[in-house]
Amino acid sequence: MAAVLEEDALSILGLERVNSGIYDGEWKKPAGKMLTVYSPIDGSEIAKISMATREDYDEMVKKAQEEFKKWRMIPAPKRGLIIKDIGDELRKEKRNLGRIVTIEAGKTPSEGEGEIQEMIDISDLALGLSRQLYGLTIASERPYHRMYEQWVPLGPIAVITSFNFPASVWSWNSFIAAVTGDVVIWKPSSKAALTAVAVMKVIERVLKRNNVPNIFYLMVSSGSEGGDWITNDPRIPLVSFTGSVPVGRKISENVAKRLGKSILELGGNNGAIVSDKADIDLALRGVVFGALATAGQRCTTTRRVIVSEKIYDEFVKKLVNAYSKVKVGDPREKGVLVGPLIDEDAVRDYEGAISEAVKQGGKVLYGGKKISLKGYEKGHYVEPTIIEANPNMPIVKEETFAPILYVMKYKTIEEALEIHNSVPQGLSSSIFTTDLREEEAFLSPYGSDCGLANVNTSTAGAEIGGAFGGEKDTGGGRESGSDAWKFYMRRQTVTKNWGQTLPLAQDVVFDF
Ligand code: UN1
Repeated sequence: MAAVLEEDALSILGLERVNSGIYDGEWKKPAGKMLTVYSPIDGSEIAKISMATREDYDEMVKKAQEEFKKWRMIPAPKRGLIIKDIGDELRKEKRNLGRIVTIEAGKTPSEGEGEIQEMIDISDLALGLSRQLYGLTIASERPYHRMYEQWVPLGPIAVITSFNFPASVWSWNSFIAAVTGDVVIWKPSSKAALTAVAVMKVIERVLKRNNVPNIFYLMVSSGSEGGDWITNDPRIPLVSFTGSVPVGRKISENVAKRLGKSILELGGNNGAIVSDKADIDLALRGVVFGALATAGQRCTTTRRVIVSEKIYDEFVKKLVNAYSKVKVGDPREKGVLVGPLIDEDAVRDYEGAISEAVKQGGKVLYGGKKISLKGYEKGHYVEPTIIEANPNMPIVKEETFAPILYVMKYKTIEEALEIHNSVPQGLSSSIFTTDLREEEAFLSPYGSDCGLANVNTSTAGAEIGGAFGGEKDTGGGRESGSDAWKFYMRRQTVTKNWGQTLPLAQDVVFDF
């Protein structure tokens, strides 16, 4: 039996070797095509999951529409309590679910459990929010009139997630959407569908014991097929998508064609500026975590570090030294910080980007090769890599989902900001400095053009309380905290006349 299956997390969560990947209030018996789930840790097969057919999908949408009618009439604070109960159940299962994330996505246990913690955090936020879905009151220009806006549930919405945060990104969207009164169809990445099944098993317990309408639906499907059903379906008023820029573009085009709404959280090409006035050791920790957490497979991963020429040599030397101490391997082993990439395609992309960078004039300062680990020959391990680069090299403008960090020099803070903003993506950014003027320049209108701007902390590792998302090719969507909840509702401007005449706006006269 494969090494990864020695862990019993699967059976604890009610998972089997062959699982249904379709949940619409009940688990549908595996019938159609099967998806095989492999662990990136050693390439072994973990489980099989059944995939949805078009009929399964249509039936699911019909059920979701019916359940939505009931769910939307339950007061929001009561909906919040159901999400809180889900959060409590996740607290109990944090360790087991974290282990599934580790086995399926290759994250370290701390990062795997961190993901479940992120779900718990968002359930807390959703509970509070459920009493705060505020609308504005507006002064009317007409006598005996009252105007206000209210927020109304949208319908069955869809959330399409990627492999790198197979649990938490879904909850950012779905827990918020659920308290706003929507029901949610989840299409997980086929590279991380087992985590989705495990999460849904835990959630099912809560929905059943509370005897509430079925708010959450799961549809595992292959490749782009399920995505196409959803994005072209006018019954789904909102599609939230996390993934690559090319797929996001296609999704947004499909949804726009039918005038639906989409929330897009696409690629990042996140830069960290390290000033000569930085606390160097803090900057080093921030950059190394940002570049290497989740093996460089976060949307928020630090991919470019833009260093003041005054400290360039010293900082790069420290960076290389830090990389040489980072342990790569089976993420369950003590001391390992970098696990495997998700699959062999990711390894090929890593190798392709490095050879492209070298062709374009880059110099590999550390790493650069695939690793074959004894006993893990079928795992997908690579060396964390540092490449000295010119900011204008085309490869530097691309997001490669792997631990490749491009280092480059700047002379003035203005130049640093120009380099920083010279990529198509705009998700996360950092500056490391103790200088107030530099910090404010970074946060000024000519500063970072990203959705997330960090001072003296990493591009990666955002908290759930803020709105998460980015600009330019990142897609412009916002998820999770702040007022991101408004995307999941429709805004309605209400005007009430409580007088006995009909005064018209703009003083229009219409006597008859
Ligand atoms: C993602 O990579 O899609 O900020 C999400 C972070 C995590 C979420 C990343 N909290 O790195």
